[in-house]
Amino acid sequence: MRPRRTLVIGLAVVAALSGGATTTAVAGRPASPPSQDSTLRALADRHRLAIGTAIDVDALDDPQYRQIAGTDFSTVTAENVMKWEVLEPVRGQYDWSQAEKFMAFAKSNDQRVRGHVLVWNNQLPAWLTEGVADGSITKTELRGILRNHVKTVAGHFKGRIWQWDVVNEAVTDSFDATDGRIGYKGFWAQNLGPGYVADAFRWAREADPKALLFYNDYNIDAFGDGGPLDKTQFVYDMVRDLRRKGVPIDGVGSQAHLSTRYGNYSAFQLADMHLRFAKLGVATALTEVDVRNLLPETQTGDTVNPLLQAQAYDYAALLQGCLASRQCISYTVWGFDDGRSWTNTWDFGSGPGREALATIRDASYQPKLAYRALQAELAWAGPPLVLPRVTQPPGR
Ligand code: 9MR
Repeated sequence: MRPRRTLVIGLAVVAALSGGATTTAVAGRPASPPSQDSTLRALADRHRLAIGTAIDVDALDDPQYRQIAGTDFSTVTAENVMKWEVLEPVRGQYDWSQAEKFMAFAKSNDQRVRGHVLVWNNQLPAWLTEGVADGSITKTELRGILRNHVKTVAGHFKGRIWQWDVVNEAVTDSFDATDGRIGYKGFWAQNLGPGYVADAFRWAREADPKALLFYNDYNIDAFGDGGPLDKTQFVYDMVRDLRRKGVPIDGVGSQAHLSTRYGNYSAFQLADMHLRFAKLGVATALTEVDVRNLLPETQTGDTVNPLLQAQAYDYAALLQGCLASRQCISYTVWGFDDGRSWTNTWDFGSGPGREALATIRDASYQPKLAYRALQAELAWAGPPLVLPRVTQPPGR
């Protein structure tokens, strides 16, 4: 009897310290027994973990897509419609229509929004890249254009964004690093130098003081050897230096685009990443999770099952790593159905669509093994080792 009682008291203390439950359940004690019918959202609420998906705005016209997107997730990210080429296709003329359609959907489902993305090297409008290339936009003018963009976009959505991806994918990978070390890459670093990163965070904070400001990147799932080709270490050092200088950065987003071809991370390695960033005083989030499978020429019964299992393991290990840190506040998948994933058309080196089937539901929206693995992990993780997420105020 005794140990049991201690456990019950312990759970009550945990619930009290974390401010009580906001939704249907207390930490460690679901309101009703979890089952295969439980939504990811309900299961994740227990941990105060936001569970999310990227939204393809055009797909919202499909009732089944809309229904799943609205009920299974508590946070959403616009897959494309908050990118610069969509928001300002013509210089000085902003078009908010697609982004507002997305925002209205989130609002109607009481979902928090990850804003994606203020500064990135891709999906820039032609007037901008061509203007810089032909010299009609000078470098000095370019900095003003970037400032104006960050302030206009963050200002437009002020008060409506939970987390902003302020700067996305600013650094090289180990495979394209020059001089044997990771460094800054792409349009913005080439034209403005790496100082644009700190500038962007400052401008974003001025425009929307309540949003959590994130640096977001891929291939930072786990630390490597800590040497000059360790991308996670580079990002860690960058964030530490920004914080020391008082630059307003609140979080690091690990995209987690995995493939069963590579990696084989253990949940311990993945947890270590979250825990180390938390010690810098920043939140973490998994922002674009998907796990590709290399498609054999002909999928047979013999190959499909191991592929599904390998994928489910990666999805679950990523979630375990996140749950291990109370500062890991959201887990977002980059689309939830195999019919629509960006991986269907992308060439990962072996031809477009050869690495695909990366999401948690098949093309008919049926849950895959990866979906069941996420449900189970959320259902049966809990105190004393997995505690509710800590609320992250901006500017901590
Ligand atoms: O999923 C997005 C796809 O529809 C776009 O064609 C592509 C263009 O670069 O961007 C995809 O989303 C990317 C995200 O914005 C940033 N991280 C990598 C994602 C996958 O490429």
